[in-house]
Amino acid sequence: MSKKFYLTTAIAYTSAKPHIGNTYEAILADSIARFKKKQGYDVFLQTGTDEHGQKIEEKALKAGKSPKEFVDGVAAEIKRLWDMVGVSYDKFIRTTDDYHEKQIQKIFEKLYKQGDIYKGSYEGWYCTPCESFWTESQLVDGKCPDCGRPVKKAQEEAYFFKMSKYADRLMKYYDEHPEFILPLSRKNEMVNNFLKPGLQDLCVSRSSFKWGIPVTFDTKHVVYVWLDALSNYITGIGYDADGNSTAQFDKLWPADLHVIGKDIIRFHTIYWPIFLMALGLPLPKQVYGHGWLLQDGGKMSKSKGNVIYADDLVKFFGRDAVRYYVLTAMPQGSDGLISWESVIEKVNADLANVLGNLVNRTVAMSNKYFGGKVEDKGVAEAVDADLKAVAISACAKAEKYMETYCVSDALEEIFNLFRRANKYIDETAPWVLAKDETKADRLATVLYNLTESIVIGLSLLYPFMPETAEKGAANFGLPLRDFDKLSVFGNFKETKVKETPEILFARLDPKVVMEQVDAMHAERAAKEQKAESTVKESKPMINIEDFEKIQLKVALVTACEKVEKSKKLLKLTLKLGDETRTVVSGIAQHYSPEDLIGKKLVIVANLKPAKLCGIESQGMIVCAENAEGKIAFLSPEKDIEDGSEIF
Ligand code: ME8
Repeated sequence: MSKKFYLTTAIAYTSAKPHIGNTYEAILADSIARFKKKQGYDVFLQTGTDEHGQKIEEKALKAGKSPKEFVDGVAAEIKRLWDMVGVSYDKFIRTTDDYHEKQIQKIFEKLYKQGDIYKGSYEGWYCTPCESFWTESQLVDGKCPDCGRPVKKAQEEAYFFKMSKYADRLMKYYDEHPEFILPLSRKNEMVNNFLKPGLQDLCVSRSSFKWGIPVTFDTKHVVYVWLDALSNYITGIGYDADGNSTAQFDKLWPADLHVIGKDIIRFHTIYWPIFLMALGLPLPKQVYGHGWLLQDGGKMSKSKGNVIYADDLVKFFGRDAVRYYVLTAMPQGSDGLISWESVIEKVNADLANVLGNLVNRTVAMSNKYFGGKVEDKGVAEAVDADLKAVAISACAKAEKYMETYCVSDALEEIFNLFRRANKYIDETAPWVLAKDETKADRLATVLYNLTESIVIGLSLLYPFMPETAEKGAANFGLPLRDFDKLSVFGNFKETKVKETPEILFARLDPKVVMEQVDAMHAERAAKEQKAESTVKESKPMINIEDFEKIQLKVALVTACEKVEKSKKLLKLTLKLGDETRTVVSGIAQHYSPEDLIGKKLVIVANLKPAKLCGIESQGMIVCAENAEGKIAFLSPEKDIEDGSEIF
């Protein structure tokens, strides 16, 4: 039976559509999962969404939606993006899933009952976006040490987890498992910055907002979002706090690998292992903290319309080009840069010039010289040896790099093979051999060697660029191979290439592509501006009592004139039944007095009088305004007496 390999991504916040940086992580985890599968592991990949917390509650409110409605939308978007870039997940968990919420409540109860969680009160500095409390000494320049944003003083009654109780055991685990945190440099950071100074007890409940999983025995409190989120790694595969976990859980836990970003290593290598110790569960084998993908040439900003999203990139370059770019952008653990220009450059340099060209040329030559047939005629020459050596060692080298998830190095190794094959074409000059009939068998051998090298390379490329590998191999009429078949050269006897091969990557004209990208950004910025102005108008929900406080009435305009010294104001005389009122309104740029005299409109009749340009205004005219600032006053749909109430 093959060995299991359970790996996870971090679960993405559903506060906004994820940019290419978040998407990178899902692509990375997917590549590792596919690589392990090709090595013969029984792989399970879990990903998902982190849907609770104050930030999400606030975002939903701003968007005029309920939190659940809001997260449903973003979670669907995340799933769509993951599917679009080819993430082959086995499980997509949402922290609003019923089974998860139920287990979080049970976990909280269990930890409380056994005394690891206790009730206390907290005063500290709170960072809303990070949902983290900090002590004075932890702040950096008075700001949040994680994100650098301002913090506010806050105090709440809260439940705490006794972190310090487990610190020694955790340190021991680090010592006994030197490979637990990758890259290794991150381990020192955790030990020196957090464990050595002594672990503080961790606040694991919140009562300042509602959007979370309620603590069953004290429903003013919701469970701290990190305890909720981290536990997804066990609830998603069937953990049960009462001891009735599923067979799947027993098979998969402990996780073999958590793939996460560098900013959340502390949560995964300190809090998470300690929660697990408290639950009496084994610890994950490895946590890999990748670097960040940053936008070249300035921060991504919605108002500039220049945030880079995976779906836009896929539209322009295709799924695999995007996967290739992000996977090679970051040498292990460090940050990388992305810009539209650099993606175009890489597509041209590596994918079109090296890989696309190699496949295309080789297929074309087999068609031209042998009617598409490829077979080894056994006429070897010294120059073949190096190509074969590079081809049969590529797998072992890539596997070595992948042991520590050095994905960009593994890809470099694979592309070295493609580069070597291109060089082999120059060295052997098939077009010269073709001119000499006595060299026909040598020419056939050269094309066989090229085809075999390419298929080895494509088989190794599969985990990173699955579609390209499959399409490429299909051009040669050959299947992709499992890794245990890659260390031998000469795995097929003969084949027939496609008459018209599918082009894997064509060269892009940077100028043309950038014009299209700029047009897309301009259009999006305009749309977002418009949407923002509509969202600005969205106000929090009110109840009927709030609405009843406002008295709206129908009024007849009996006189109207411009207010001297003002471009914007009109002075209207209004009749409301027996009553006469003066109202000053800022609609002079939209209506002239003649447009209004004799019209019936709606006013807020119980607004406190206010002086405008020295005239007392006794109410306000109700108007509609669109995104471009066009204005229209409201009138009763059929004639009705002035003074009538609106309800
Ligand atoms: O942190 N480049 O969610 P998240 C690369 N919900 N990776 C990046 C990145 C970038 N520019 N920006 C973010 C959370 N990431 C929590 C996780 S897990 C129990 C809870 C990474 O949506 C980030 O480091 O902010 C994290 O690993 C993942 O994307 C999701 O980030």
